[in-house]
Amino acid sequence: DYTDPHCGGKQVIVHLFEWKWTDVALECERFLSQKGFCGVQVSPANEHVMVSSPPRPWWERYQPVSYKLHSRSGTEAEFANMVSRCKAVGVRIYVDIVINHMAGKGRQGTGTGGSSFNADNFDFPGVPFVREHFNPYCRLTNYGDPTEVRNCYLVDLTDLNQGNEYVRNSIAGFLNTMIDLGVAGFRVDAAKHMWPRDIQGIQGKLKDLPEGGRPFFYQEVIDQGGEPIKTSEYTGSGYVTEFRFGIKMREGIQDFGRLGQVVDYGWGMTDSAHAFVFIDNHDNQRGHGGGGDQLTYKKPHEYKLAVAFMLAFDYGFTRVMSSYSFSSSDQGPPHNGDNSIKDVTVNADGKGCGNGWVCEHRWSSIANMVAFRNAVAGTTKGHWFDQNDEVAFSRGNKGFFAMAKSGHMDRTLDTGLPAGQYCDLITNCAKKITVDSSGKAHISINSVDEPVVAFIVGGAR
Ligand code: AAO
Repeated sequence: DYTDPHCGGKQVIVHLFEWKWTDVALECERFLSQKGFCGVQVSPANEHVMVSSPPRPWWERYQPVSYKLHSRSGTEAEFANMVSRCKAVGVRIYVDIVINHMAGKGRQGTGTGGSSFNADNFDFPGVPFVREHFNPYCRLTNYGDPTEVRNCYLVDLTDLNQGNEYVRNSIAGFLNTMIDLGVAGFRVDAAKHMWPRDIQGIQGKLKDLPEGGRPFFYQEVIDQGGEPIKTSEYTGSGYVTEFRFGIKMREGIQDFGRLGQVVDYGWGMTDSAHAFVFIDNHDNQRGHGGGGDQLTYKKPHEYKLAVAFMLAFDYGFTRVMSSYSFSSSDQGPPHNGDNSIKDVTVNADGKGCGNGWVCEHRWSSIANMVAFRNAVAGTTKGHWFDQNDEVAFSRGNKGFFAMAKSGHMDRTLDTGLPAGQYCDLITNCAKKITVDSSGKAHISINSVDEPVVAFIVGGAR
């Protein structure tokens, strides 16, 4: 099946949105490896359009011109180098693949790899694709009609017919090239707009990974309960994005008393073994796609609480967002005068970045929870406590987590852990916790900046 990320049991992917390949490789080697991240979701790696108005928006990456591995983030050689350097330090690469469509109607010119194209003529010589490879034009307007959602054009993007054998072979060739380079899996963009049978048809044409096993698949399907297309239609071809989790978490952080509704997986959410969860994504952090005013780095206190809870909780496979600062929804990545993407610089304290990059994945309440999630994988939550915007729970007898919205907590709680002294992961063991012979511990938090405490068996000192 397509649910194994092939990262040695690690539990968290970070989306280094719009990062260049050279910077991704550096981040694998200097940070992601030691923190225990499973891997990186990278922005689309194939040739795409270059939009001049608005100037070079981030969403130009979602309009393919060909499957040549040459995008705004770098060349094929840089891509291959990134994949091998990250894999060498145990960090896998997952590529955001845009295979539902090619460029939008009305667009033409030259892509990032030098290929010409004319979308109105369905002419993409860089693949090549021509008119017969696309569905006849109809603009998607009614999400209540599953056939229209699949066969019509999402925001006028030229809609490929993945039922066509040549189209399937072209897409499979693109994915197999990346598998050969060491890529471990894929985020399927706009999966809702493709028939599950066509996704499975393409998967049947893919190689095993070089180390064996099927590539990891997680499919973008925005399902918040109000439409006929359900995430469950896609669980046969991998994980599926579960947008409701992020929305329930936003509500739960506003009122910890409502975290309980997340606890029992309410709201018909995707089963945990197929739920791909996150707080925000590149769309809803800027008002595109599912969900309203999602929690993002722009509300750092609430955001840390939401992400830390997600990483501590026993639901789904998790992705954390890593953003660049933006003030308008179309604004592209930090760039130089020649429109090349700016280097990522890391702050002296290592807990953030410069040059317009946020690096929220480096904030202690987020980065140090990755080791927690890895250590407690496979266990269920227990010893649940929540009162006046403080919450705490155990994970089996492997770990214990607590957070306080006010940044202050001072309680003796049942942890379910063996007696002993433990290191708080968030403060890198500056704070220590003693569990007594009855499993009780005094849990204290005194920091608005890092309003979280987490400790694990094996992290004991
Ligand atoms: C750009 C221009 C367009 C132009 C086009 C072609 O903006 O004006 O026509 O080029 O020239 C991204 C940008 C787009 C951009 C596109 C191509 O967001 O603005 O278009 O690149 O450059 C739907 C899809 C979902 C998709 C989302 C944005 O189902 O797959 O729209 N996300 C992915 C990527 C995204 C990318 C694409 C797909 C295209 O992550 O970055 O677009 O490759 C409802 C439906 C959802 C639907 C949303 C938004 O959601 O359920 O399926 O997502 O509407 O249309 C409540 C409801 C919830 C609803 C939500 C939002 O929460 O409960 O159901 O509100 O309304």
